Amino acid sequence: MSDKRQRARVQGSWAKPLPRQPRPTVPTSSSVTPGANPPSAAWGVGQSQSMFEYQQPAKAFRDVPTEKVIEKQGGYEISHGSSGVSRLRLIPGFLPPEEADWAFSKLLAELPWSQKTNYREGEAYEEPRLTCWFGEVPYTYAHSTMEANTQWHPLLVTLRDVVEKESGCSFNSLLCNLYRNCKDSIGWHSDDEAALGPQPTIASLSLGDMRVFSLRKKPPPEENGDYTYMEKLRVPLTHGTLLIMEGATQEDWQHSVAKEYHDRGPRVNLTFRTMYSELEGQRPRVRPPPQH
Ligand SMILES: O=C(O)CCC(=O)C(=O)O
Repeated sequence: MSDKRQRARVQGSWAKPLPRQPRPTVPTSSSVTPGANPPSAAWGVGQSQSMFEYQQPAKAFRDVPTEKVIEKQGGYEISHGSSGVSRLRLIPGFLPPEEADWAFSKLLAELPWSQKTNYREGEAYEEPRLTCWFGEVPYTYAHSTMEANTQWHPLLVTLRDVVEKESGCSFNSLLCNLYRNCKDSIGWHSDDEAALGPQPTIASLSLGDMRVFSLRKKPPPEENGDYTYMEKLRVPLTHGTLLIMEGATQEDWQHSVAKEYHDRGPRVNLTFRTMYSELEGQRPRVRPPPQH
């Protein structure tokens, strides 16, 4: 049907063609503003006209990446950048259930758990979890120090051996975290203290109730510290799971365990590390690598 006849049929009389409106231009990628929020609806009333007109959004839309879930056993290259490859190795059921049950109840009952006081902008706050530290050198983060402690619980020595065999690394230190319930958490951070050396391997063994371990990629300088558009990952850490973070993971990513809205039972997390004593001119205090 011709355009003229169609208008007649719809409107019952010959209607005038609508005045042509200038077409909104599609923004080019160079007009994308980093850190911009998606533009809201852009229809408004022009000042001198009584009709609605399309107003070009000032900022272009950017997709917020969907969070990916990593839950299957395997090795994952989570990013490649100028600092190198960031890698995760996930081994659910690394400890068989009965061994994991036994280790969990023993560590929960027998480790010297305490609540540490940290400092942010000069203000003291209690960490929302309990911790203890094993290693020949003290461990300082958030402006407070955990003293050196060479009294390794025998079970921790056994667990360290099996984790070393699996990872091919030698660890001389261990930070233990106890999340008592769903309200306990650890905020966004990287394990990138100078004493850990460049590109540290961190092996994390989880026992007890499942908690979600989240990772987010650090933003480039032009994002001004805004993580909105950065990649995000979720790794459910179940009873007996071993997670190994390697390569540039600490340099290029942050991780956290958030509080949860649903009830959670206690969870023990052991993060094996290698610390370099500043007093020894950055030489590692490590034992020989494990035999395979
Ligand atoms: O509990 C966890 O899985 C993470 C612990 C952690 O991020 C840390 O000790 O630095």
